Amino acid sequence: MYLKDESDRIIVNLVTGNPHKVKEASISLREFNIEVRMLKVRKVEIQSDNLANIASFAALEAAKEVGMPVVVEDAGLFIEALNGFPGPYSSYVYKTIGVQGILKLLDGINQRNAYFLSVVAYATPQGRCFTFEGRVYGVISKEPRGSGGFGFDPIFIPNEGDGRTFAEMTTEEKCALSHRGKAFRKFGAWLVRRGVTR
Ligand code: ITT
Repeated sequence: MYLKDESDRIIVNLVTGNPHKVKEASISLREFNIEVRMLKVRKVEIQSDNLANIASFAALEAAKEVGMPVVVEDAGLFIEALNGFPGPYSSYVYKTIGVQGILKLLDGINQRNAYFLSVVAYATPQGRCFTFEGRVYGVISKEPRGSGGFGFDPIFIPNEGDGRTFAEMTTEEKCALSHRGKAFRKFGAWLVRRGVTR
């Protein structure tokens, strides 16, 4: 099993159909000398209200299928005034009602607190799985702003930022603050500490 490239960089196989995730994971793992490769294999998505369960199950299945350690990352937007909706259903909600639908649901509501949660699940073909979480708190804007990023980025203003939405930031700026950046940096530190050969 090869896990390092010619220049001794650790290779991580990220199972996803979303190229934005690959870019954001790559930026977040750069400081650990870890390279991210996009692995397009079947992702088994179970129904659960727990992102860690969804990501772990998918990672274990994919690792078994390809016979290599893999990473799956699952994320969701949790809006306080909507009792955490869309949360684990974010992908479906984005594809159906989208950004405008969320803004409509929040029409006239001033309490617009929300957070993004990311869970990175690293699984081995031997059936071991480890998860790493990252969270970013912010508010939902009144209208979409910016053209960068993906998904709900145009309506999410992180509290630790300068008032811009994620979609108004460069990918590097987003990753410095984002749920995904935090989860992948935790994973990177762990992978380097652990070593990749065990
Ligand atoms: P894969 O499952 O193929 O990895 P996906 O885009 O479907 O890609 P998720 O299920 O993890 O990814 O994400 C669910 C949805 O949550 C996604 O479609 C976006 O609408 C939203 N989302 C997740 N992370 C986001 C982020 O960093 N910025 C904006 N929206 C995000």
